[in-house]
Amino acid sequence: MKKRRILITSALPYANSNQHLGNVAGAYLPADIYARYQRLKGNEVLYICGSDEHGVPVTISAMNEKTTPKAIIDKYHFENKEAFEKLGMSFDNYSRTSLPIHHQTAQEFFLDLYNKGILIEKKDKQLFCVKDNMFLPDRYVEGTCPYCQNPDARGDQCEKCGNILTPETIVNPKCKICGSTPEVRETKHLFFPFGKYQKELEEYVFSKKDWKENVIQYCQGWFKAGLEDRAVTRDMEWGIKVPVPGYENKVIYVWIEAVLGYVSATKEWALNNNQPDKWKEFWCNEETEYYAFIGKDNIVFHCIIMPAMFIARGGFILPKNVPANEFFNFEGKKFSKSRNWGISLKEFLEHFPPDPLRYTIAINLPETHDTDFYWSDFQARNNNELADILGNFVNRTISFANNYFNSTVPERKTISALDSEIIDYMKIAPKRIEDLFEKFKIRDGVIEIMNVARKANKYFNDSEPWKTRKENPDQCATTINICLEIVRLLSIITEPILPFTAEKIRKLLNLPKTEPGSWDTAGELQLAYGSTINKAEILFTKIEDEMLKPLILKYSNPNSEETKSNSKIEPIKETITIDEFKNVDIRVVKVLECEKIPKSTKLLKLKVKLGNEEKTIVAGIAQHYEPENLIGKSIVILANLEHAKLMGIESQGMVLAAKDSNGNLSLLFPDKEISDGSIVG
Ligand code: B3M
Ligand code: ZN
Repeated sequence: MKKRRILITSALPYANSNQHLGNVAGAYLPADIYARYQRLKGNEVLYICGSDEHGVPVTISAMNEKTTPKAIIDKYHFENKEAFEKLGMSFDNYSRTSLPIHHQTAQEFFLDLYNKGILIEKKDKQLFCVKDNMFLPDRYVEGTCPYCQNPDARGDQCEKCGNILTPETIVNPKCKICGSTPEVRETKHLFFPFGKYQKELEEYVFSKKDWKENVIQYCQGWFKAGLEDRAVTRDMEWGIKVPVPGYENKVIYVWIEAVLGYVSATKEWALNNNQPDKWKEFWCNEETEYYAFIGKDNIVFHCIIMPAMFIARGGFILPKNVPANEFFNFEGKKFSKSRNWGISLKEFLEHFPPDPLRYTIAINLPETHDTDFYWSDFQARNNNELADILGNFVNRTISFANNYFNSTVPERKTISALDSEIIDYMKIAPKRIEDLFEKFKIRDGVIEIMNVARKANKYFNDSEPWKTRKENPDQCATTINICLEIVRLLSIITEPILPFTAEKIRKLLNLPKTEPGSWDTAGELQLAYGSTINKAEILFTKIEDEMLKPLILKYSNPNSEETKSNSKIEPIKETITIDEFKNVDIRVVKVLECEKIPKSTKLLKLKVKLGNEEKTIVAGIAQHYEPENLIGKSIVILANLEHAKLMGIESQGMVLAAKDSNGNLSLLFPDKEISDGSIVG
């Protein structure tokens, strides 16, 4: 198959603060998983990111920290870069927009638009601080909100009522720097006529049938309102000078130049690789697939502003997809530095290794709705999944081979039905994950990866090598051979999520680092008989409550009143009578059969026994339970629910389960043996 050329970008973080876990979940980790996966597929991948170092966010931080913008960007650029490296982010280049190459790229692009007559000059009125001798950007103006009378509203938005403001509408405006009252002065700016490109932009966005619904809808909102001219210059010192006579004291609006940061970072990468023109292969070749990973607050800039600029300029490709994520919050609330809520990536990695964090974020990615980081979830994912499922399987397999096969790969001699079943499963496992990753369903792909380890443990248990070792040594050799092959499979498919662990697993097997292009053959049986392996080693250390307590105290401020009134618990519904409840027929049933429903990632089909009766039930629990683990179990169902068709199957009841606000799901199991058909009430 032909190699695809894939360009991946993650939003350039402002170099004015440390990135927190919410940022990581939005635009960085999913892109890294995708980039790593595409490299394993053997495709040509370029993954670009860097610091956004201009704009008001930087100058405001400088003011708050009583230092210069330059000092701010240097501090945070290097801190974020280092934290990303520690997390295993596989950027091909992590650049910065303060570099000369970016200034040149942005000015050249801007000038081209200007020379083509695309940019229009317009006069504008703006607040000017006489004392500081400068025009005040929106965020430098503070005053009273005209809507809710909040006395601390910002020039661009009131944080209390959420209304969007302009400095002119603010009541009693004050300069944020010196507190004096600014005056209105006339200024001029260059505007980009976005309206002119609306038709082309609509055609572009609406032609993307595989884009996320939220992204399309968001764009549609903008289109409906009608795109307008927007100023692309600002009266500021800090930034990229506007390369047009008469505009010497102005800079290019940060968003206009920041998106070009992707291009200049690619140019820098090409120069560093002594192929100065190679950046064009990525940005100017229609065959390149460009994917822009962002958080939902950046949709307009990547789906409308940047494409409009590229269309106006000509010769640049547009994103093939913009898989924007929703927000990833912290323990039920938005990350907030000022309210001491949340933890930065840098701080987190001072306490824990990167892979458990990558896994926890990956399996909770806010792909379809906002999700949260919870300390308890992090602990459970590490202890119950990484350590007890993945780590345990690798460890028991390697230990068994260490102890009973002299640390070598035994031969497959006899192949039982159980063996061939798992061999078949291994072959299709990478393909199943691949289908999800290709659709940017990273979260579901991660769940599938852990399911391989689940399945592997089950195979180990069912094969009982500790018994066959004495009773049927050939079968035992086959079992351990296959388990080692699954360890090898895991060393490849876990690499996108757990790159550090994957490398450790390779070392256990005495294999070199995974080569690009290994994905498609990951499920084949490849280990040479008799090759040696290394001594087992614990892959994941359990996280004890004691380790978390000080962190919860420090970063989740548990004594605040807000935290105590836990807003994540749903309010209790209206009171009902006992008679009303008696109409609800809840029963214990025994699961006879259970299987995945093809084409559905969420649904399982269960056949359950209720006394003499059998019922088919479709339940949305596939992401939480492996079908084979439910067979033979007693569970609780709602037995008299109206039948409904799901995926063409008639569901004759509903499986009862508890679900918390984090999306964790637990079925209800009777706590002692009780016969099926028993009434719950
Ligand atoms: N720096 C906004 C942000 O950090 C902005 C992204 C630029 S992407 C070109 O959310
Ligand atoms: Zn002032």
